[in-house]
Amino acid sequence: MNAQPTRPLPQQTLALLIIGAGFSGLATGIRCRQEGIGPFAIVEKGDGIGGTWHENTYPGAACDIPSHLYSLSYVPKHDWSRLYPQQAEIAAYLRETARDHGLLPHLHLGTAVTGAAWDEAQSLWRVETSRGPVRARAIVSGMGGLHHPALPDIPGRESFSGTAFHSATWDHACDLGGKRIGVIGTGASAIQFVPEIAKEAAHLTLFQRTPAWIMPKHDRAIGARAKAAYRFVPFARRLFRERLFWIHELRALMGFTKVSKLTGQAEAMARRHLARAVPDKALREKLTPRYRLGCKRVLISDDFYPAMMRPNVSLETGRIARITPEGVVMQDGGAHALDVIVYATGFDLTGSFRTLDIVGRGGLTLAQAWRDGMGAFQGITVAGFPNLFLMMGPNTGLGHNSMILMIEAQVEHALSCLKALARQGRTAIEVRPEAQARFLADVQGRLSDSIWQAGGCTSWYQNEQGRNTAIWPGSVLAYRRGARRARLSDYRVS
Ligand code: N01
Repeated sequence: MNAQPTRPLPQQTLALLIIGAGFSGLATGIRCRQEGIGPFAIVEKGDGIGGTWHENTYPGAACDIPSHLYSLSYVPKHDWSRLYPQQAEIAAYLRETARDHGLLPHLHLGTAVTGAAWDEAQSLWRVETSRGPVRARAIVSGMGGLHHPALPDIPGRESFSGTAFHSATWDHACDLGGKRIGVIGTGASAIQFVPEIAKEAAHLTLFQRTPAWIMPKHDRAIGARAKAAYRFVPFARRLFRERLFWIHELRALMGFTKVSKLTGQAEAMARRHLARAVPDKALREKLTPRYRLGCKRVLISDDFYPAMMRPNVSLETGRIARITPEGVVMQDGGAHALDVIVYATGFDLTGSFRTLDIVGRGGLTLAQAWRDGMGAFQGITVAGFPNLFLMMGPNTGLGHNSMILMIEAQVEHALSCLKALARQGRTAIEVRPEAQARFLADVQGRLSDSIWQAGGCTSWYQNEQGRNTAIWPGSVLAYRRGARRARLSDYRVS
């Protein structure tokens, strides 16, 4: 179903070009069809539907937000197989969503956007793609920021003679059976695939720079009776989703966005989880974080700590000095001979946006507008860039709840802007610089004493200057209240 005949790109001026066929792009497409906004097209650089869930296929890939909450409110699925969905099931959900909501005729796979320039005279975007130019009155970027794999700057990385790959571009042709594997990184991706590949490795060495706080996952299959209830009594499914929403939302409402007494209680819970699985005191010490819980993304897993107890798994906490053709050499001179290196080193958030050559009003590029750090009004619109809407843009990431809830609000924001244009018979809508500055000052103010800034860690949430350009510092409810519908007083319509 993924294989799409390569249809020609649209020749007419589109009302909307949607970049990306992941959750954001598909949600935007569905809502455009419902609201009669068009013509629109969805371009996707990958060879399939699903965005991050199409690309990240590492063993054990799953979502750490429950399935019934990690899905679009207007595309319910009653028969999720597990409490926490695995990658294949989410990817299938997204493919079915595209098919069932009539998006396939709008979709152009294998089409990467390389740049876009605002044409002031015509009031439209001239977009360059890997398959030719496209014109569109407006753009919704559903690219997100986690699709540019970050490879570590370790001397000699290119010299390794074995197989090496990043977790986001998993080499399924590489047989890991009986191999000596090195995994660099201990974030959300690593803790999911390490237990899987440890089962077949001759030996697995995990290179940890910073241990993560890990909570129990309690994943389980969803039984036939519950599935039937969710199918025949939609209210039961809605109630379940609502319950999941509040369980997660309470974390923000109760104050987990700051260091508090609750932080200590949650840390004690995580330490107990570690102690139950790892009786070895020295290993436990190495796996215990030295920063406050919540500063980096809190991970959930029931099989990562047990995997660290396997006789064929070892944890290396020293500093890596260099990579050689044979493996990894540590600063203390110790060496690890390896057949395979897996980089679980995350993504380059700013790089994901920086690679796009977007030129707004008066020749201003997005890179210039963001030279002091990324920022957008509600994380969605940027002054100087009319009719451009970012989904999962700066400062809209969540540590406590489902991103899909944020995406849905962002889609509504973009659509309310487009509908306002149509109502007023105008062609360009652009956020006022003062509205954007006010929003950013408020967000940065709230972030300054937040757990992400004051919790004693560094993370990919912060840019080179230490400014947090990734996280939304409040509740989903607060974000949705502010972002769901655009207030025209924040915008200039021309
Ligand atoms: O990447 P990460 P990820 N030498 O950035 C280490 C989402 N996600 O792919 O902490 C040695 O979390 C780095 O060490 P340190 C989610 O938003 C969601 O795992 O910087 N180590 C860290 O341990 C997540 O936050 C799901 O000291 C180096 C690791 O590499 C985001 O994706 C599942 C290093 C990177 O961890 C990224 O997660 C998976 C170096 N030079 C991912 N450079 C869900 O379930 C980096 N590291 C929804």
